[in-house]
Amino acid sequence: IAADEAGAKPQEVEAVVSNIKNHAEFTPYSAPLKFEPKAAYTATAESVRDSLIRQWNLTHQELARKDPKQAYYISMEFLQGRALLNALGNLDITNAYAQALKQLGYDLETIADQEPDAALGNGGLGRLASCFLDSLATLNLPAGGYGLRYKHGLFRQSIDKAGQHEEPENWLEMGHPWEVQRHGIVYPIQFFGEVQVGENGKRRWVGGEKVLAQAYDVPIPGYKTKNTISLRLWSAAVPAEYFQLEKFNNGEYEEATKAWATAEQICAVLYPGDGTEAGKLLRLKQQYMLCSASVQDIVETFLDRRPEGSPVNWSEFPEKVAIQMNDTHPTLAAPELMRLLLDREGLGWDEAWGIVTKTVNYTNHTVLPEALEKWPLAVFSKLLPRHLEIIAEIDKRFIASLREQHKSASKEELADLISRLRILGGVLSDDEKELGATQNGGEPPKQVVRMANLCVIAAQVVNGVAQIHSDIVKNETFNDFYKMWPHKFQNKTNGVTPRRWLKFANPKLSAVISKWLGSDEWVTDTTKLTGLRKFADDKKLHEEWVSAKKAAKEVLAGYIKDKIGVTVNPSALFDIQIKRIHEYKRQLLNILGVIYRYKQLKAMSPEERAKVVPRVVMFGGKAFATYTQAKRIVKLVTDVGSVVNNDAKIGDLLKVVFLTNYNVTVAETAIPASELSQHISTAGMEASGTSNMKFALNGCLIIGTLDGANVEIREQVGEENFFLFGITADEVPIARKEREEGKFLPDPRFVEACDFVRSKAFGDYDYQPLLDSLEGNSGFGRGDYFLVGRDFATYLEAQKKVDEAYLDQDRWARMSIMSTAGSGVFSSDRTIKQYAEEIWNIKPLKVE
Ligand code: DL6
Repeated sequence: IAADEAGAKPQEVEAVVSNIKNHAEFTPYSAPLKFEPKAAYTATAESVRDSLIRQWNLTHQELARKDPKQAYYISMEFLQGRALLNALGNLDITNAYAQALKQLGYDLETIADQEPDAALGNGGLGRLASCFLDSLATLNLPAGGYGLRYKHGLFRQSIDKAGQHEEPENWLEMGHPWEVQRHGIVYPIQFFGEVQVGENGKRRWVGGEKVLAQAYDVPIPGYKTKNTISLRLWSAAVPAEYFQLEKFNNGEYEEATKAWATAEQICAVLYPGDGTEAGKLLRLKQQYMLCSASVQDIVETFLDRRPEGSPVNWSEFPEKVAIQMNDTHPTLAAPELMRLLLDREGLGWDEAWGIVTKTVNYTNHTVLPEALEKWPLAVFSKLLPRHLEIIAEIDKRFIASLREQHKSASKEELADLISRLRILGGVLSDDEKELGATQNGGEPPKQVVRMANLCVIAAQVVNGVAQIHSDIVKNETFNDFYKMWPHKFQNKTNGVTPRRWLKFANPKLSAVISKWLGSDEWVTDTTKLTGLRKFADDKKLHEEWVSAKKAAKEVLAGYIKDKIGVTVNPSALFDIQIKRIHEYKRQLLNILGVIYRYKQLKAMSPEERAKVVPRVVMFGGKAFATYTQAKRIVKLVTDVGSVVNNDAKIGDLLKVVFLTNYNVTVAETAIPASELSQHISTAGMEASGTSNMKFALNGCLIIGTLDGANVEIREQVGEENFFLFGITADEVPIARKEREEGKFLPDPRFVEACDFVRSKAFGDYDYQPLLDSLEGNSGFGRGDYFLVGRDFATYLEAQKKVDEAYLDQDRWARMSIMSTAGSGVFSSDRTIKQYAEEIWNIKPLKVE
């Protein structure tokens, strides 16, 4: 942790000691008989929070006083991970705390280890949101985040002989010392009910179910700045009048407290399964609660900050507010803002729509069609009747504008265009009716609200998250919209915070970098990392670099021994693939490569084996509970591990480790220790990837396809420092067609690896459905849709190049240094500056 624990002034250390003791004594629930690590963690966290709150108050005062334009990042996910070391590092008080805890008989590492991961997110999208918060605060930008305070975050993964199991995660078990409940910040949220028309023709949403959205604020510190912004998380509560005291007193407890149970469900878990109508309804409730509470809060802030007594000037709203919808999940922010402006504030449609379309922006994070949300109209109209009316009106006006713009198009062309672009899918337009189209080809109607279309229509700016992804968004996914509104579309290549992901996670390598660059300015200006290039051949740097990497490898080897029970050799090549388990990310390609390698090793003579580069191949990631194929992949990886790791003939030459319950903290241990990481998705399918950036920043080389941010990483680190393989996004449709037509003959090595699995070499689990998905007999009729077989041969060639390069340790050290040196552009500070300047139009406001 603190590479150098000296440096804190004695009086500073004394103050910290007394503050920690104070919390231990006076915070009732931690008043300890024995000051055990958990209590020590809570007291330490609370004491750090004091410093945060001081800065946070200053920031709020400054914002209220200067009233600058502010950006609000609305996201269903924030994957915060642990807060303690990050807060200490950003506040620049790590040394003081390390020394103070030592005086109290602890080491900071043990204390930090007590903290559960705040896993209010699933993967890259949520972690990106958290990196963005760090950068917003560090860059002193007036901004904040809105999310939901799920009681249970992403499930805890356990593995046994049957495969992956999901258990509820319980991050709030010991309370959350990093949050402040804001008793005064509560908004009513309505569901169901009906729309009534008043005498004046005004529409009113009445009745239904009500809950309260209660704010919990998590202060987010910037790095070495006073600016401390808020992540405001909403939790559902029940209005007091919903507690039926009379019934309760009559002993009808269930009936009397029904509303509690219903409210409790809303924030119970992240991503409740949506296989049933009830599940869909619950997810939509979550999304609406997030959007409604956040938008009400934004409007309230706008109204509050107006000079006292002055009339409301709504045209100023877009000059004070920018809303970013993180994917389609917070789409309802747009119709909710419309509803408030129309129904509550009494604005006319055109004025309200003008405000909304200048305020909201949409980031697309995937082009996978199944992830572009579509809500069944039936569910939507039941839960949000007034919003459906508003959306239908937006849709109607949009269709009218399409007709206006495409006057010269034929009826068929226009009908086709409308049916593709309109928000209400499966609803026949007048043009289609005229052409004699029948509802859903005569089938029962599958009417849906297409959230992505609503986002694009409402947003001022639509952005993708890496250049290739933004190009696909423009040229394929939303091409018709792009042709209408080219000015709306932008690219904002993702980034990661260099504080958490290099400075704090990899203190030894950071110290080497700072030493060779002559300062640690790179922490806030990562372009400075390019300065390492001129030392890339310096043997002294190689020595220090390799020694820092080796230290991190030893830490990871210790973790693997402790938690997984496998002994790995820290001198082996550490090869890591950590990300959600998904067929498009192709963990299958990786494990089939491992299987082929294992077969080869087994067939070698001892002399041949002596020349082989030993490898530890690590996997980590969670398979969504209902994604059976992904769970089979996890099972295959762990089965292969059980066989390979116990094969005495193979010994240290190959180990396969599944890093169970992968989360932010595991990533912080694994990434610094990585030497090779795999980003091997089918080209065109990974929007960006962000772990690729974290790995590259930590001097890890990438084996990857031309997909997502890999493309830009390769440009930055240099082609010679990137192990490229696979077909390109343009070639994918051709390859799929060939595959479907039976024109593709897989490489014999691919067949060999698959046959080896079939031979039950890794146990008698039924892998046939997995093999079917590769070989074309799949029930879905997809036949290796993700083209594992197609890319297998070039993947093996690239892996061969990896082994060759690793044999020359000087060359590898050089490549590793060049990788870090070229990764500066992937700082989330750069990304956020671009959002601030090119989308939100907000300016830094530094708290002095
Ligand atoms: O933009 C953050 C992150 C990207 O780096 C990943 O490539 C992308 O898969 C992820 N997208 C999502 C959205 N849902 N799905 N699937 O998580 O966003």
